[in-house]
Amino acid sequence: MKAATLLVSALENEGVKQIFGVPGEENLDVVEALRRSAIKLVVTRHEQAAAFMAATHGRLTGEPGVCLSTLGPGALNLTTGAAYALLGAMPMIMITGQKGVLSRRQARFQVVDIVSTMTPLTKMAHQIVSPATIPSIVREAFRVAQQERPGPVHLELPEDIAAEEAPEISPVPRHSIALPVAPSAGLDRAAKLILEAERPLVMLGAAASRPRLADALSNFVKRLQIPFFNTQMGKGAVSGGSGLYMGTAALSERDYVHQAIDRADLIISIGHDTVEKPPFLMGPDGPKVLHVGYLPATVEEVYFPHAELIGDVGPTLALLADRLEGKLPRAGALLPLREQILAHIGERAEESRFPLTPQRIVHDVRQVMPEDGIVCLDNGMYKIWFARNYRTRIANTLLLDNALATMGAGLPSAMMAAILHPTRRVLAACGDGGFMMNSQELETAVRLGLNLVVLILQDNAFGMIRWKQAVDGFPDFGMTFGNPDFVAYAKAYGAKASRVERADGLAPTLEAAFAGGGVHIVAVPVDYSENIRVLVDELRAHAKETKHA
Ligand SMILES: Cc1ncc(C[n+]2csc(CCOP(=O)(O)OP(=O)(O)O)c2C)c(N)n1
Ligand SMILES: [Mg+2]
Repeated sequence: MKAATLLVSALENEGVKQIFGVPGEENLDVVEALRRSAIKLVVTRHEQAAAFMAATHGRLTGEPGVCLSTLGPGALNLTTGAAYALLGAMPMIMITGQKGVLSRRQARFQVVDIVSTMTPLTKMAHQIVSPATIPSIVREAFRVAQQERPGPVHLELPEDIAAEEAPEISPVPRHSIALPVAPSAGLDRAAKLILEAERPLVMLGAAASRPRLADALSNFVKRLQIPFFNTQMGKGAVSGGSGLYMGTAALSERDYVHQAIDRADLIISIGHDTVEKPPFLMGPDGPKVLHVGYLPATVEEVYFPHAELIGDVGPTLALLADRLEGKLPRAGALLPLREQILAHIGERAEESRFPLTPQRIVHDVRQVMPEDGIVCLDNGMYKIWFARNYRTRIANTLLLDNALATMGAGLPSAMMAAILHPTRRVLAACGDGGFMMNSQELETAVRLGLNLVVLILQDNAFGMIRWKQAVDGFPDFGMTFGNPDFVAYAKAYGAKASRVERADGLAPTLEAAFAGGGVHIVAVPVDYSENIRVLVDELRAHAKETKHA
């Protein structure tokens, strides 16, 4: 047996079903071992997309996704995906090839020190130099990727090692790990803080979206009846219409939801990860913050909790709720603000202007998506609108990246969601800038026979940066571009396509696209004048009003 075969059987032992990537000649032994295994090799058209897909596999399942590339250029193409998984805390394994290490018959052709390149972008980056170590290294790689805080791991397998004869070693068996729960003295202290609070508020952060946490979080919120808001990446963590949702902090201050945040005297911050753009800015006078997490908080200028409760979050919250259930007469003190906040957010959702307002687009998407439908965003201005306005009732049904916030991940992440959940509706929402950064993957999506709708918001510009440029008082410069005819472009890939031509055309077009199945592009022109009007002028005026009130 070759070392490459040993590697592949170790991956099978980890439950890997598919590997995404672009092979090179240095991976040929691995490719051959894959051909003979139960693992499917899914070829993508760019390594970056493979990494985004593998990371999203980790995000949605909690089990690391796996991607593969050759050495040098291919491995470098994985780096953005590595950073995406590192900042986003998504478990992922990257396997790259390398020239032989025992002899150098090609001198330094294509050789880049990828292990060093990957070191700051991963939790662990390692070159395999001996076949006998493969089973333990692979087991360790998956453990490291999966452990809190999850993230990417890189393994480099040089081609001569891959081709070496390997000893017959069994893979290292997997086992479950029992995590520690917060100690009872800490739980008592946290309970006391909450009992004393006059106006408590729960915040759900990025780690609240870990797949295994959904039930425990929902139970906690429902048992205590404390209203909650979430960060962008904490969206959906409380299931069902609890009536306690106060909003999403898509901006760091002055949004309507900040009325509740500013008025709270205690924020129970669950799973907040400071890779996210701050959901609120802590200052000397603001609310007290109790941090609940798998890991202690990282202290930042804008986040320095006053107390921390560390341990396996689900069981820790259950123990906390045992101490508090039925004893919090002031739990709902901030609830009276809810209706007004949500009403503001819902404004202009049905406006019939054309091009469409972002609010209308979000509203119409919500209408055609069932509760369990999954919307995957690329990065652009519309991310703020979706984060603020799109209501979620099931964990991980709005996948967005508020960590690396990279463009180009919308389509690949939606492809992964569609592969994992073939019976649910999946929609990628992309700007015309971000979509074109990985649009070549339309070919992969069509080849895989996915059911996927890709909504392209067309403003012929890098709208988000154009908005910031205007807000900062710079002249409008350097942000516009031309676009292909998206309908013709999609059709060239064998995908279906439609263009929305009137305000009331979006919902029926999306509905028909889902009903028809396959890969379907829907291009919709967007009117971004709302960005300044609502997110700057209106919120400033409102902030002034509430100050005077
Ligand atoms: C890879 C990458 N390059 C650049 C940026 C900076 N950036 C953030 S949003 C944005 C504009 C996105 O344009 P588009 O996808 O068309 O979305 P829009 O804002 O126009 O809706 C840019 C350039 C980024 N986040 N990621
Ligand atoms: Mg754009």
